[in-house]
Amino acid sequence: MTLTADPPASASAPETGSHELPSLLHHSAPANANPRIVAWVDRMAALTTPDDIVWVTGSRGEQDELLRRMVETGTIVQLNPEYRPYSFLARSNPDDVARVEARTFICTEKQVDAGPTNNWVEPAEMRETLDGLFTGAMRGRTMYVVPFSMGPLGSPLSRYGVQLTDSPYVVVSMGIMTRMGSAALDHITPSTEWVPAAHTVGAPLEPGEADVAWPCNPTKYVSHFPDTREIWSYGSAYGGNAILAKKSFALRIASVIARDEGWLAEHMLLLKVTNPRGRVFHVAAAFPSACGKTNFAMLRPTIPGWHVETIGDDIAWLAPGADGRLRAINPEAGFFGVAHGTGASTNATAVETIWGNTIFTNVALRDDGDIWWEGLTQSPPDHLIDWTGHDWTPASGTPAAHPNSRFTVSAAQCPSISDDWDDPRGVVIDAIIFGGRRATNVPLVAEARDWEHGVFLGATISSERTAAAEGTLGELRRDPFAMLPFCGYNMADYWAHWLEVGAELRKTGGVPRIFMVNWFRKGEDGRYLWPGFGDNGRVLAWILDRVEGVAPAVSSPLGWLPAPGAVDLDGADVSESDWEQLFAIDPAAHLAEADDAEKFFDTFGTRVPGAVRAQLEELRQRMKAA
Ligand code: OXD
Ligand code: MN
Repeated sequence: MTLTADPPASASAPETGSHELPSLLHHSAPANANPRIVAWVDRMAALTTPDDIVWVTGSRGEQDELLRRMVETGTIVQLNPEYRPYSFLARSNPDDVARVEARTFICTEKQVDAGPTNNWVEPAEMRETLDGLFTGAMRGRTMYVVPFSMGPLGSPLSRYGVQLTDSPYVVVSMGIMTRMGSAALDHITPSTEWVPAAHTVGAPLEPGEADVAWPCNPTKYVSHFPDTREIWSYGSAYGGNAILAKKSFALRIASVIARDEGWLAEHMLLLKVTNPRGRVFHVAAAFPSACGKTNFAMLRPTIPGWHVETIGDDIAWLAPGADGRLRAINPEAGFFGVAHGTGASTNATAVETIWGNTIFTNVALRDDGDIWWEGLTQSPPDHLIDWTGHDWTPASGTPAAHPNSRFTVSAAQCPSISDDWDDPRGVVIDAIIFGGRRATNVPLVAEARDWEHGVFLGATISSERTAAAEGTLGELRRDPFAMLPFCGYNMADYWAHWLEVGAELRKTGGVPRIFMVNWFRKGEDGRYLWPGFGDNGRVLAWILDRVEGVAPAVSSPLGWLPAPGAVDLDGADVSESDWEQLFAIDPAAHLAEADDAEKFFDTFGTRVPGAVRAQLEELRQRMKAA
């Protein structure tokens, strides 16, 4: 079987291998492999009893072979290479379609160190449970040993890990999302710290038992041991549950490493922005999941003269550099973006990025062998195979693609990728932005008065509940620093850590300015007041003009707001009254919100830093005086 037809001449799609080729998979540890990794692999193999072990090198031939095997087992189908060269569609088990926050655990010795926002199980108890579940869990399958680097190979900001998995889909995804394979293994010398990440889909096969297309287990655990910096994941092959380099390592475990080492592991996108005068800035921005981070990371500003390039769309590691300034890398090497809703009008750059060499998960299949999802084009095709593998027509009344359907694609393939996206020194951060999804109260943009006020803004990021199923409608769902499901330790200690990093940066004058934005404020008629998307560039322009010291601002109880006329609205579809509503401050509503924030802080008890409580009191005083 040959996987690909000839790719179109315009596409630099690599060719896949052929079935007749000898296997390119490596079954024994490379001679230079770190003995501690070899010993761990031996231990885990004895526990999980796979039929075979493969040491992943990251070579092209290896990837071809894994893809070919997955086509044979029905895990993926190859898309028509004429339209989507070297691209594949995976349909997951309908019970395995998203991160399972309720099954995600932070296993510190003391519960208070995981804090009230994390699920906690005592480490010894969790180890016993996992030992039981992992016993024989890979029977009938291959265990892949996946060495990887988070961050550019050899960068002082990078960190290393090794994932064991019995899912070839996860191996191929890790190959896109990280620097994976022999080169990473070479960097893990006997003195290098590395994070062991054990993963199984939890679906052992009896001899002769036929496999299913998407093996997984109804029982799921995504467990983290911050003290020993280990990850164990059982039962899911989907996204962040299984691609352990991403949320589990680069956020949960990395946030703990960062706390201990004096840096920050954040749920942030990274941008390079050039203003009309040619000055370059770098910006890090935290938004809760499903707030359009990938769209903002690939922003095409409508405001003339401003140019935005992409460095990362989900995770940033920020560390004070030797020069006293805050430097950041994107530890990932690819995008695991939400497909559903992504189209030419919302994110044309993403649509261009996924021209080929892309793994799609849970999108719909067109009759011509290409993909489709709601929002990709204005009108749907007449017939599709939906994400569950069934016939679909526009009359079906169900979504053709799952709302959490994804594309997995290399960052290097993004047309707006910045030339410094993989600079091993990182980029200097000029501004940090916090955003929530707020229908009320929170203005389009405000600048924090100082770092401490910025930490308070981050700590109070929230969004109104929009579905009754999530709780009381309109009630605030808090997502501090957009890290609620991703902080590997007590969130209040994390705020204290942010304050400490700020104090260090202040000594050297390298403190970035902090801003908050809200693209989602609604008028009394329920309409969004701000057009968003490319027009968000207008807000970004004001932010960076503030950093440059050329944009006027007015003081408000919420921080610095744009002075009248300071945001360029020329050509934007925003009426004067909508603009006013975008910045309207109702002191009574803010005082009620302050009470809600206090209740939230109280759930952390005495761990809340005094400076964060003081910010809340100062806000109250300013609102009472307003
Ligand atoms: C993501 C998330 O998938 O934040 O990036 O949930
Ligand atoms: Mn995310």
